[in-house]
Amino acid sequence: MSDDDYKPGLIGQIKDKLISSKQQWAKDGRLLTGEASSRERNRLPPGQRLVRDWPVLDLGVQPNILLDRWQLTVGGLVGNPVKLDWNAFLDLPQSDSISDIHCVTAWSRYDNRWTGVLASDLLKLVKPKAEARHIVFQSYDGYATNVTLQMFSAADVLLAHSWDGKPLTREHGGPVRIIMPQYYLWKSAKWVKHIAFLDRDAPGYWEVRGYHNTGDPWKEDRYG
Ligand SMILES: Nc1nc2c(c(=O)[nH]1)N[C@H]1C(S)=C(S)[C@@H](COP(=O)(O)O)O[C@H]1N2
Ligand SMILES: [Mo]
Repeated sequence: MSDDDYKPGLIGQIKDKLISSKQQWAKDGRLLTGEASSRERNRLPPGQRLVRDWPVLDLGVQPNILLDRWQLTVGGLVGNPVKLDWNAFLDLPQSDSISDIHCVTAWSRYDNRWTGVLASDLLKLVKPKAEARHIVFQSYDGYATNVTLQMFSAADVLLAHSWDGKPLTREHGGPVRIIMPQYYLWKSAKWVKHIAFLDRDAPGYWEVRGYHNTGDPWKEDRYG
């Protein structure tokens, strides 16, 4: 994704200062504690602090996608590529899942109740081909982030349209965002538009700006 992908008409301006200071954090290794931590010992990953509110982080644009214009496409190395409109998305099996979120900027928030389509149900629908090993999420704001098919296949991963029983707000990525609870929140693409299955890795927005390719908070995979 290049900056040319940001179409005019989006609300707001790209936050150049925020983006360059986050790139600097990666260079400096900010927030790294060097502690090893285990899930059994502590629910809070190393270097994180618990918050009760829910901060908003984006590149400075929050696309406004009306439900009757919303579309999610899934393609690449799949047996059954799909183009889902809002009703087709809601016709897929719906599930609830409660999980914690961990942002690389060092806040964590416990017990978020998400509602939407489990990744496992999406995988049953699109049938990844044997060569598919990697996934990239592409969003309406031009953002992209990469995961492996194995990461996406975890039981707690979903395409969420609701949080705490209410529609996900635009600032938090509504109509639909990805939720990848086992990784830093930058892997959880907001305003998701396209999911591509690939046979090679395709690092996304932050991954090419000094952030870790996997982003496991228990390993403090902040930068890489
Ligand atoms: N489309 C899109 N998804 C995104 C981002 C973004 O800028 N655009 N930011 C990522 C980052 S860096 C974080 S920390 C989380 C923030 O999610 P929140 O605003 O709901 O807390 O969204 C992630 N997903
Ligand atoms: Mo982030």
